[in-house]
Amino acid sequence: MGTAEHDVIVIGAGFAGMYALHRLRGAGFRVRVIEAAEDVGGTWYWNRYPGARCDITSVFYSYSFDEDLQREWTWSERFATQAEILAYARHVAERFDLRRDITFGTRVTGAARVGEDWVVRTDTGEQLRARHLVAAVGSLSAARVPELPGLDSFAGPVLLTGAWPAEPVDLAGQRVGVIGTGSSGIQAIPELARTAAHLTVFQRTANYSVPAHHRRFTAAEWQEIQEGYPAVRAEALTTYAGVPIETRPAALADSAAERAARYEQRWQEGGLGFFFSYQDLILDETANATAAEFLHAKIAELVHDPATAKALTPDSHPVGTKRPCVDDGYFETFNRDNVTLVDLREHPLERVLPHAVQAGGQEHDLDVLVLATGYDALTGALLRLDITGEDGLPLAEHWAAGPSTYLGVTVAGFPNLYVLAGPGSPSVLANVILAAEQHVEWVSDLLVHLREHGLRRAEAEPAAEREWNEQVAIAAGATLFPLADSWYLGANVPGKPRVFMPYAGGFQTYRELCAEIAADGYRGLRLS
Ligand code: NA7
Repeated sequence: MGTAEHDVIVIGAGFAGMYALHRLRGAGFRVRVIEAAEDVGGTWYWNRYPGARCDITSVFYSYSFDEDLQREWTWSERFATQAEILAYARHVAERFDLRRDITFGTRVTGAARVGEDWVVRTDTGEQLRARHLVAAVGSLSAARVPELPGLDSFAGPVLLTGAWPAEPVDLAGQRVGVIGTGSSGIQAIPELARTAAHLTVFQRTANYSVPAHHRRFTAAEWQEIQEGYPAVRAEALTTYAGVPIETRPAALADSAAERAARYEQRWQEGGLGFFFSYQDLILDETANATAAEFLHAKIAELVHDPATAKALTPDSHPVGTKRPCVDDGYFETFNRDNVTLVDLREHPLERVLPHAVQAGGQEHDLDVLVLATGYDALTGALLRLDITGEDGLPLAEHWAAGPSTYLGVTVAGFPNLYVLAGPGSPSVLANVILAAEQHVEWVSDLLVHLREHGLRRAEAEPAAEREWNEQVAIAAGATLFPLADSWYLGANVPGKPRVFMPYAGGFQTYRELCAEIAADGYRGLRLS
């Protein structure tokens, strides 16, 4: 076949893919981005459900690579709405003239090694060829529709939080059912309850959530943020999660009164800071139990009906081992007359009927069904690309027992394939935008290194990949994370291998390691 018309094909124009395009193009590579949606934004393009926001502070959940971009953009609120984040993504696309190299409305249906290139097929029948392939498809982008008996028979609209219609949906005055109480359900439920005639929440697992205390930045606050931006950005890079949050080492080193005061302060501040009150909350069950006790008492205080409060109180997993949630009046919503909680553990979901959901023998009448049922996280979007590596090896086969990567970025047997913010990286346990920037810069530097040394190919050594998988397992094993049936572990997808997928050793540790490996001539990669 002829020579490749692109140096790099990037799949996905979310925050990782957009920066990959900007950075690689700036380094002189010919880049083409393929994006299924009609515009940039990734997650923030698809997740338009009522109440959708980021629960990492807007000033941190944004690009850091360009100081002018940072200075000229003003975030209006502490936790940005989906609409504002999407507007930001569009602004970035304009500002860096990204759209001219992005093909929108086109889904990649396959990618295979042919000779020394990647050949990528799309659903528009196109075939593209490139030396390198970057998968920037997102960690939480393959939305899951659970197999609920009778779902197809439902007469009204079935709406997925992760693929919400682009046109506004008016659910006012309707009888709405929501299945799922993860971050998406917990954000949507208070919003839906405000206008629905009745809202029925079907909960399988009660979740921990803390208030967001949404607020707009004042002018003075914004000025202070701008002045301190470079310093906090530098600090963010030295933290576990890529967000500067003051933390203390050990919960039990404080007295019970000091702990209570600290938890209360973090609760009042709002946001994920609560879960970083003490470093050992995620490491030590006794420490964790102190946070659980505080949160259980809050639920009992906020929810008037004791039986409902009990059903909303998590008892199946330690605090923070499922992705903790941030809400806007979630628990209080269950005090409303037009809201009913159905505890699916007591009353299992039996079937969906044309105008109702039946659980525990009772029919709950509905006009609309909202599925906030999560994602085939971290691997789902990668595997549906149907990637075939050297010697015809499908990625699905290589990953049959769970994902296997070197540094979360490269895969043995799949030369010149780079995964951004995927399994084996710390991205979903950190500020994913900073994590994506780090990946992009590492990959871009690697491609420049190859070019400068007249090399054409980079591939993870199988031994290095095995060692990294062990490091990922060791890091997870040192935490309480494996104690929950979470999407981190693939536990939410029937039949998915139970492997803790993210690297839990911390963003700062990971960054330093990646930098050291690059400085060491890309140790663990075979360059040729
Ligand atoms: P999550 O966090 O995976 O939540 C999905 C929810 O849907 C969760 O409560 C699940 O219960 C529930 N679920 C899934 N399948 C079913 C079935 N079959 N029946 C009943 N309930 C079900 O996804 P989100 O979209 O909320 O959040 C994803 C991430 O986005 C979040 O963690 C942040 O990082 C941002 P389960 O807990 O599995 O029992």
